[in-house]
Amino acid sequence: MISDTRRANFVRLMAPLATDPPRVDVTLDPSMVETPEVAFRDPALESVWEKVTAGERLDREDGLAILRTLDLPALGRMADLVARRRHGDRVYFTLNRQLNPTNVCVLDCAFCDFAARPRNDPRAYEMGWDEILAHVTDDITEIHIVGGLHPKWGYDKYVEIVRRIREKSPSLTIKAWTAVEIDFFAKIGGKSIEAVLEDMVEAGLDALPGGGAEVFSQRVKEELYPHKIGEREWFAVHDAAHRMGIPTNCTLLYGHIETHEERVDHVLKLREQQDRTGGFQAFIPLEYQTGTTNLVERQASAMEDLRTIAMSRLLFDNVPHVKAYWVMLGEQTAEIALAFGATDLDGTIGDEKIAHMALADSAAGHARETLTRMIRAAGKVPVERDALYREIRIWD
Ligand code: V47
Repeated sequence: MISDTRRANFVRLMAPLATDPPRVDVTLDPSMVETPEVAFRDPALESVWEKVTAGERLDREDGLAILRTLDLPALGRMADLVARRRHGDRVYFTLNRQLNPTNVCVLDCAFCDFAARPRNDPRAYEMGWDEILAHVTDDITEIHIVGGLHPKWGYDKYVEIVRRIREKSPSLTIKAWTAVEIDFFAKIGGKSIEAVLEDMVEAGLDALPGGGAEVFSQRVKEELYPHKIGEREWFAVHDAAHRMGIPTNCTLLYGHIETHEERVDHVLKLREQQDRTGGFQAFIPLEYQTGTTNLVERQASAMEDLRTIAMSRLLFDNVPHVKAYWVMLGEQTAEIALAFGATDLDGTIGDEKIAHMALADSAAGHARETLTRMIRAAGKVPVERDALYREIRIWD
């Protein structure tokens, strides 16, 4: 039974504010979406628009034109049309919690403030079972697990984390371990990628997150993460997962030393993989948080974030969702990104560590009401989902 105080709180939180936008013309039906008139200030976008309206695939030059444009109003209309053709005005979010069971990591990636070196690093932590399992509560539908490559934990411990979480909650959707971790488990367990994935699925895993892709560029890899797996191994894990029916996400780490060309090429490589196996659910452009690693003087501007989100939506035409990851973009840019092609806000998150150890200034977690308000403020309809994008509830 829901108490009167809780009910009163709920009514208060869901009541419209004076600052909420008027709800006009929202549609849940993509077939009802009309092509808008777009006035262009940047002639380079006109040929892109012709392709978009004709349903033609964009190419590398189109991607670069998008990343160079100052015509944000026109770009927003274009990317929003593509998003609405797929999802109407639905924008997805989940009630989730991140679990980062350890930050001890054998790697030394130059952009990462989260990882602690295995020996004598005062920032190192390892969660015990009680702390890990305390992340599993009734109020979430997704748990997102990612951590460091711990030299001493051993293969079985990583499988056991998934198994114990599944035992505690049979209904939670478990999105766990990046391709970098799966590749590491294969090495320490002396197993093939497929065998690791089989063990994880048997323990309870539902989907893989998209981290660890960084930028598919040998130049950037050599400079920033020479000891981490590269493009070939990252794709091998996702290819195997898709062929086994495990959905995955994919990411791009941008706003550091990569070029626009490298950003576009990264998206095109993911698009080719999606043509082959079709298992990516969402693409998440991750805005580099300068933290203490300071690879560049300042973070990407909001304009650069919005161009990158729109480029992703327009170029990556076969991925269902582009996610505006509010933790790294900040709440305000994430909200505006919903008018630039993003159709997912990730989730409530709980106690996130990767971005916050890199000094992200977004909140550490959000209530459902904050996310639904952000989505409504963008004139969209909040849809609660699980890690497999099954719709739980439309918050209309
Ligand atoms: O793999 C590390 C990145 C990733 C920094 O799949 C950094 O739904 C920015 O992949 N600034 C982990 N990024 C997070 C991730 C993710 C997040 C949300 C949703 C999903 C999903 C995946 O974070 C790492 C790395 O690429 N990262 N350090 C930094 N300073």
